[in-house]
Amino acid sequence: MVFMADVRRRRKRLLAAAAAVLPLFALAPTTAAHSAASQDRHCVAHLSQGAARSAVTCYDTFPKAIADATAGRVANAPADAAAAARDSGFARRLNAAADKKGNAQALAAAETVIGIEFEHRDFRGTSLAVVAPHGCESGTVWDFGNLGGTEWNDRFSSFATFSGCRARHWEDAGLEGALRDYLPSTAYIGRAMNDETSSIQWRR
Ligand SMILES: [Ca+2]
Repeated sequence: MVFMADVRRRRKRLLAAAAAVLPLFALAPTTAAHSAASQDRHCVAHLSQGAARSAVTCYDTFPKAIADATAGRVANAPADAAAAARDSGFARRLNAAADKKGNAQALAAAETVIGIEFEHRDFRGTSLAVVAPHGCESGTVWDFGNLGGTEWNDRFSSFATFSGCRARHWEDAGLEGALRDYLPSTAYIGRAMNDETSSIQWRR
């Protein structure tokens, strides 16, 4: 019996010590998680002519997504996607990367970021960079005709455009329903179309 009492006392002391220390340890990981990189993902969709859907690859940082989207030609995009979307220098680099065709890497390189869609207003949250075989300057019109059934449906709140493109957002798949007409980079798509987009078209 004496032995059991000793154990209980010792446990009490240990618990008291733990209670005194734990709050400090409990705070540290929580703070670290909040200050570390966000949970936002940055994804890339490669459109091909006439494709209604497209394979999407996702990364944990914006620079990794842009490196994929530009076949490595822009490997050091700003870490902050929101800052990048407002940065005319970044847009110039994306557009310049698109112009580098006809070199040894022509096949892999002949792709262009035409737009980046964002989950939240002001170019924040998870993003989807859309890549096409070339930009809109030549008059080509690109469609992402059906976001239905994907995680991207009814999700976007802002968007950036590149390579001479403007984007039109539709409420329904198949370029139908209510729409927000062709616009260049836009920090908020507006209440009527917020979290409603189910198909997108890019053109000059
Ligand atoms: Ca919709």
